[in-house]
Amino acid sequence: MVFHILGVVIILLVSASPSGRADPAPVQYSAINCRKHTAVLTDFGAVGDGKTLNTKAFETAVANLSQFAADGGAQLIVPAGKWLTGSFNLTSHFTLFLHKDAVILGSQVNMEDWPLVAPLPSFGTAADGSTGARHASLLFGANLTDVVITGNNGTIDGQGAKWWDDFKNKKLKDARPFLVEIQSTDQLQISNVTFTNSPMWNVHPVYCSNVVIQGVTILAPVEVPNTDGINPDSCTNIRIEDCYIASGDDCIAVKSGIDQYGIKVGKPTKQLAIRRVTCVSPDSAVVALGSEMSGGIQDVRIEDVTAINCQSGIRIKTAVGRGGYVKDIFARRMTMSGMEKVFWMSGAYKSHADGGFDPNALPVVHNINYRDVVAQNVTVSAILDGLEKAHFTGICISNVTLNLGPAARELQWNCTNVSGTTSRVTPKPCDELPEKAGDCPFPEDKLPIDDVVLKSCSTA
Ligand SMILES: *[C@@H]1O[C@H](CO)[C@@H](O)[C@H](O)[C@H]1NC(C)=O
Ligand SMILES: *[C@@H]1O[C@H](CO)[C@@H](O)[C@H](O)[C@H]1NC(C)=O
Ligand SMILES: *[C@@H]1O[C@H](CO)[C@@H](O)[C@H](O)[C@H]1NC(C)=O
Ligand SMILES: *[C@@H]1O[C@H](CO)[C@@H](O)[C@H](O)[C@H]1NC(C)=O
Ligand SMILES: *[C@@H]1O[C@H](CO)[C@@H](O)[C@H](O)[C@H]1NC(C)=O
Ligand SMILES: *[C@@H]1O[C@H](CO)[C@@H](O)[C@H](O)[C@H]1NC(C)=O
Ligand SMILES: *[C@@H]1O[C@H](CO)[C@@H](O)[C@H](O)[C@H]1NC(C)=O
Ligand SMILES: *[C@@H]1O[C@H](CO)[C@@H](O)[C@H](O)[C@H]1NC(C)=O
Ligand SMILES: CC(=O)N[C@H]1CO[C@H](CO)[C@@H](O)[C@@H]1O
Repeated sequence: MVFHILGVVIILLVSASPSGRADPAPVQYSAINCRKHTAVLTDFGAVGDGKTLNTKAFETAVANLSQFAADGGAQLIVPAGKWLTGSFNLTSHFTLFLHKDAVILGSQVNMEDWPLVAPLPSFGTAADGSTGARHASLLFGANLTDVVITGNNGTIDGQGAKWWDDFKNKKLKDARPFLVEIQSTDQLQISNVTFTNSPMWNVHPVYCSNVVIQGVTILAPVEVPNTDGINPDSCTNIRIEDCYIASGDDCIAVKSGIDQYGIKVGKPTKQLAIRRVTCVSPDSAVVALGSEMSGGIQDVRIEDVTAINCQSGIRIKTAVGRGGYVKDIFARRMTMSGMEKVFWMSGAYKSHADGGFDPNALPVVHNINYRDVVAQNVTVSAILDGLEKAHFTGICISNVTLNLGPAARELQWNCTNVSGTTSRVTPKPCDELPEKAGDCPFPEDKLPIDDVVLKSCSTA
């Protein structure tokens, strides 16, 4: 496990606050912005016994602290304890800080704890096979500025088992909730928190800009469907770093809406850096691009990835009807083991929002660059399956050594309707990707998000 556990000073002393209650001693943390005002969840009547429903307490706290948005912002400290809650909204210039022994538990009690929200305009429908609405995520927010969800590795536990059963047994009318969905927000940080047992996706920033996701641990049972780790969706300028994700679906799934809905909204995901991520995903990809990519995906930089027992390394998924593009994709330094397929591109990923897609909307897949990759125990090196009417072009793969495992197939490279080049790749690639000396490019310039320096803040 290449997940770095860095030291942090946690002062274990307990001091008395002016109100007489025992506050945990202040903890230092890093954030895009520190806050002038501080409150503790218990100030609002919350009870951390794992049984009392605290939705009202969270809502009251956020409403109360939202009054400080224009006055230095506020942070809400979630102390040690088990805080059962339904879905609640966040606010602007706001930090939710989870103490290391704080666990926010998703309510399983009844559907009223999970109000319905409208489908996203770029998806048209609720997804999840549902034609109805979708349940709001446990932590939800829309049209905000400057939101931080962080902690000393406290936990957000969706207690998803009942949702998974109901989904499998087709008992749900509306789509399952996510753990976190933040819409249309500028400046978002999610860091040093563990997400577990999500009913569906874990972390979903959508229509956001300037996003930092760091030091997040995501643990989902690998046999549960659609428990994607992090889904940057129609977002600009994002970095995802130092995360450990074990999931029943893609560890990171980059999206931008689907078919006619995504084309109409036209919001790409671009300027995305993914660094130092470890992924376990036996049924899906380390990084998936698509299949919802109709608003476009451009300028994605993936480096220093570790993959253990994954169905694929990087997967591009698209279909006739999607339109949009996946272009200027760069990956380097991937170390993998137990890989069913290392490189996978699928032009015929036939799932549609509904029948209203335009059969003439062809996706463009171009300028895809993979280099410095080592893999052990590989079954298939690559399946690169472009579209007859829209070949995937400008594929470059260099300095790649794939060591085959016991179940290796005879056909290691199956390429159709694709073109590009390779250099120093074993096993020998397909004829569609002839040898050409030189390394594939990786951008040397920084993304704007790399200029964001985190400040040192305190929970005091
Ligand atoms: C955070 O907690 C998770 C789950 O308990 C653990 O697997 C992970 O190693 C922890 N991360 C850090 C940085 O302590
Ligand atoms: C996350 O925690 C580590 C220490 O475990 C610290 O070095 C890092 O700055 C923190 N990052 C953020 C964004 O909070
Ligand atoms: C909430 O806001 C009001 C008005 O600023 C303040 O008087 C009150 O103490 C705050 N805290 C709680 C716990 O209600
Ligand atoms: C949460 O935000 C959504 C979207 O802005 C809104 O429809 C809903 O009423 C809010 N819920 C609460 C409890 O404020
Ligand atoms: C966010 O604001 C836009 C523009 O005012 C609005 O159309 C949209 O419904 C809002 N989103 C939510 C979830 O409230
Ligand atoms: C090879 O990878 C498969 C998963 O693709 C895994 O189940 C198996 O244990 C691995 N074998 C070895 C020797 O690592
Ligand atoms: C080739 O890839 C390996 C493994 O990532 C790396 O150690 C090595 O430096 C690369 N070679 C060149 C010439 O870039
Ligand atoms: C290779 O890919 C093509 C197109 O996806 C598929 O029809 C064919 O069955 C594959 N061949 C093998 C041997 O898997
Ligand atoms: C133009 C071209 O090369 N088309 C090929 C696309 O892939 C199919 C197989 O999936 C081939 O039959 C076509 O010849």
